[in-house]
Amino acid sequence: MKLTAKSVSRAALVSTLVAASAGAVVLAASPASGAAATLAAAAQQSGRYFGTAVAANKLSDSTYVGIVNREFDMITAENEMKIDATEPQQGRFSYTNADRIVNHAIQQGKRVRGHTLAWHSQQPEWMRVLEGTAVRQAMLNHVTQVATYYRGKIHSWDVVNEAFADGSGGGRRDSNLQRSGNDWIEAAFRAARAADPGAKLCYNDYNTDDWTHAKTQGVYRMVQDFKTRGVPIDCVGLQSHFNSQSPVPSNYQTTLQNFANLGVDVQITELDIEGSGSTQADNFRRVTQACLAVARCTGITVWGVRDTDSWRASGTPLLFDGSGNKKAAYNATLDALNSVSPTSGTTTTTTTTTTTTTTTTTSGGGTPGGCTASASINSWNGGFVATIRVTAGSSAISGWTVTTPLPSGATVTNSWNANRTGTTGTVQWRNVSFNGNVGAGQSTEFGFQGTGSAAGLAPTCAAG
Ligand code: 9MR
Repeated sequence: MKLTAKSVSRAALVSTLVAASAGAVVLAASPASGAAATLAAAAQQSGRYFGTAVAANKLSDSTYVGIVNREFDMITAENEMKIDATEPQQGRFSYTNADRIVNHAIQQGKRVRGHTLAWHSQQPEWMRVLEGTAVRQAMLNHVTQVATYYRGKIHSWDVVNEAFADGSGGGRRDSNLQRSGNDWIEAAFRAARAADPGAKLCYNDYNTDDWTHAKTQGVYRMVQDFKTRGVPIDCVGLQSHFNSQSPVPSNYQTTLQNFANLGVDVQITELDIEGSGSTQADNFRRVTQACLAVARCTGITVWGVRDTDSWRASGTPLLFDGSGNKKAAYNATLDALNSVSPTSGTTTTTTTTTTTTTTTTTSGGGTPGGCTASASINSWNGGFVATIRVTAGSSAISGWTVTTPLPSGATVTNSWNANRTGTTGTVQWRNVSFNGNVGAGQSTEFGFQGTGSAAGLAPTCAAG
């Protein structure tokens, strides 16, 4: 089931479309509506996010937190959701530090990338010594427990991290997980889908940026195979750690596009580029432009805030210097995000294997000063994620209020990119500072997660 931008915007008053399994909802392109002042706001103009990795032990550093809160709208725990952190002893789960990050993100209206459920590295000692059925069962239990604990709070999970070998073979990396059988990756994805049907499920790796590399080809073939056989995968994460030994490849955009063409989102998940000055700035610009040019490249995350926060601190690979000042690389990235054009392929696609209901309501669309709101609902038994698209009419608007009458029994548990009044019944949403100005005919999105059902949700929009 595919809805084109045209078929959605032409829908008069209320039209409800229910797509059965594996529904894909394609939303309209949304061009820039003026220069935004932060990375998140600039990325939002094309429906994308801009994120960073956060370390729990830095949440007491006010400079660090100030930059995180101001610049980013997606948060990845740098280490706190890894297997050794969340299941230090078998069957005993520990979420204290991960929760500090997740709660901070939610309180700040930001979303969370989960990193990572299954990985050969950072296994706790008890898991490292397991083989065969024992490690397979332990891995699946870990995936199920952690994804269930965070159900409803995670935008995307790196379900499996770094499972392919470096070098010329294009095959899998040896590990206790790999030795448990080649199907361990798809088993992990199926367990993650069952535990959190609302999260996008990603395969994440490094050195998969150059289209000609055997490792890139190996991951591509796996994703192609998963899509062919219906293994639940929604996205591919390209870590994109670059330096002089591993520069930004000239075919980077081709790689992003080719993965996207398989029917998955592409996310740049751990971006850092060693260097300084204009050379580094040019590289960040190129990577950002490559993402913007690929409709299904839905967001960029940098792997840390200041250079001194980086795992490669000596290479000064990030957007802020050690004092928290914006670097040339920051300005180049912001400029690139701000210069996204209406033709830059900024289509947002949502693919789910659960029931997808899309409801479109028009209120004042096409009239000067008016706006319309449409909802895309990804639902599962007992919960849903709603993505609400606000589109200005034939003239620009400088603020909006959306009303979502929720069915009885539905409760909002989490939301992003809008200020909320109420959690049940008629919930109202007001724009936040960076998405109130919407140009004529242009769009912005906000979203929320809830328990219960949002079937038939018919949002209305008022400008001003
Ligand atoms: O940045 C992370 C660093 O603090 C940890 O010591 C290291 C080991 O777990 O992991 C680093 O993050 C890695 C990420 O989890 C996976 N891709 C490579 C990242 C950089 O090493």
